[in-house]
Amino acid sequence: RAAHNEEAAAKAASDTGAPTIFDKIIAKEIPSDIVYEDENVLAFKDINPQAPVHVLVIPKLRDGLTTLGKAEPRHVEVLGQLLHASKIVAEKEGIVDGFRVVINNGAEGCQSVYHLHLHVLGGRQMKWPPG
Ligand code: D5M
Repeated sequence: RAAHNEEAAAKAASDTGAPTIFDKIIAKEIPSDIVYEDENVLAFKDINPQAPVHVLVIPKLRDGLTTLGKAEPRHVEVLGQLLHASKIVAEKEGIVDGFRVVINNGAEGCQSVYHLHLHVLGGRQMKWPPG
């Protein structure tokens, strides 16, 4: 189904499998504000924060995970590592009263960077449902 909503159109990205800006962040070729890092996962502040705390958690090895929709059984371990790292990020950032973890998937999900990433959002009251 074609993405025809304004949000998706404004972001104008698609899943081509091309390298993304996150490769440069992982390689530290461009700066980022790193919150947490281990062998498998990197977490850094979102450049366009939607909440007082807004951190992206990504796998260092994309391994085909342009989107969550491309997940295969071989990815189960790293998917768990990403969720666990999200909890560590929330703790480190002190968002003790609650937080939200979001994955935007594909055009209608408003995904703009095709390297799987979890958004960790907090520091304000979240609304439900999200837009
Ligand atoms: O989220 C992609 C997110 O990536 C979006 O919230 C902006 C963020 N972004 C893009 N470039 C950078 C850099 N260079 N540093 C930090 N954050 C960045 P999506 O779910 O794909 O819309």
